[in-house]
Amino acid sequence: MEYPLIEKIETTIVDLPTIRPHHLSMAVMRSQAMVIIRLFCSDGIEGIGESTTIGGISYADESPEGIKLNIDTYFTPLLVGKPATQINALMKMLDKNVSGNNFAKSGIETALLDAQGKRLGVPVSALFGGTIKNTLPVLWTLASGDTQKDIDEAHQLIKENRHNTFKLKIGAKDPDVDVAHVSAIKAAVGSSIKVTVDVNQAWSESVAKRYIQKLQDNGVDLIEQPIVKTNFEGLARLTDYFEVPIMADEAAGTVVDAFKLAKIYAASVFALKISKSGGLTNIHRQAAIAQGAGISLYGGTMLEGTIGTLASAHLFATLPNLDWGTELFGPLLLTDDIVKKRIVYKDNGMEIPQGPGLGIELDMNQIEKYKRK
Ligand code: MUC
Ligand code: MG
Repeated sequence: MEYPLIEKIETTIVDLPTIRPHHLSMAVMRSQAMVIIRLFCSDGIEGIGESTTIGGISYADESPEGIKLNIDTYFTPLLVGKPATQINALMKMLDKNVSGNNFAKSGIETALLDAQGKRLGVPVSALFGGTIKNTLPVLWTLASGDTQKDIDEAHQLIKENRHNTFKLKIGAKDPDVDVAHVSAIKAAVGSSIKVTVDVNQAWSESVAKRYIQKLQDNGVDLIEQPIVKTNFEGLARLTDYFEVPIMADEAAGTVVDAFKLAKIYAASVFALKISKSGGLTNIHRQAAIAQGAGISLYGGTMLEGTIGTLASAHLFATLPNLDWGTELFGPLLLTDDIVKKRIVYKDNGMEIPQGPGLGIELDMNQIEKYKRK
C-alpha cells in the first residue's frame, strides 16, 4: 500500500494578547505564546497542531521558544519522508528518539490527527470512536488578581449564560488572604454555582491540611493540586482525609503518573491535558486507568488557543467519565484568534465542530499579524 508521506513541517510562534491579566501562583499572563504547527503531506493534505504552555518556562519545563527549536531541529528530520497515516508508529518512533518534550509531541500528534481526519473526511473525535455529545461543559477561571473584579466578572458571565462554574487561582498570596478571597466569591455567586480552587502546588502539606479544611467548610466544590506535584503520598493523605474531592493536575502528567496515582488512590479526580501527556492518544490511556480505578475526569487546559482547545475537546468528548466537565475556555481569554471561524461558546459550554479533522481553518492574515518577528 502507498502511504502519503510527510513532506514538510512549519512552526510559527504567535503571541496573542489576553483580555485582562491572568494571575496564577507562578506567573501573571498578559499574552499567550502559541507554537502553531503546519504539517504538509504528499497527498496535498495539511494538518495543523498547537503546542502551548503557560508563563514562558515557569509552569512546565518546555518554553515556546524551546518547543519551536526542538521541533525544527530534532522532530522534523525524524518525521519528514515517513508515512503520515501511521500515527501510532510515528509517536512510538518519537518516544524512542526524543526524551520528554511532551508539549511538542502533543502538537505534532494533533497535526497528524487533523490531517488524518481531513484525509478520511471525519472529525478527529471519530478517530477515537466518536463523541458521546457534540458539546462540552466549560468553566471559567476568575484570576484578575482582585476580588471585586472577579465577582463582577462572574456575575456578568452567569447573566450571559456563558459559565456556571468558576475556578479560582490561589497560592500566590498568604493562605488567609486567599481563603477570604475564595469565601467572598463563593458567597457572592450563591450555592447553585460551583466554585473550585487551583493552588498550583503552592502549599506545603501541613498548610494544605489547615486551609483545605476552611475551603471545605466554606462550600468549595473541588481542590486542584494543593501541594507539590512529586508528593503523591501527600496527595493520597489529603484525598483520604477530606470530603471535598482533591484533583491531581501537575502530578497527573503522563500515563505512568496516572497509573502510580491510581494505585494509591492519590486523587479522586484527574485533570487531563493533551500537552502534559504528549498527545490525545495518551489521554485516552490515562482515562482508561482512571476509569479502572474509579477516578473521575476533568478536561484541563494549558490555556491553548483554538487549535489546542479543539484537539482537547475532540478527545474529551469521547470519554464516558468526564464527571467534572472541562476548562476549555482558552480562546475566550484572548482578544483575537488565528482561525477563520471561532469556537461557539454558549449555554455554559462549547460546541465541537463536526467538519473533517479539527474542523477549523487557519487565517493566514491573522497568523501574519500576530507572528513573532
Ligand atoms: C492550570 O494549572 O490548571 C488552567 C486554567 C487556568 O486558568 O490556568 C490553567 C492552568
Ligand atoms: Mg491546574
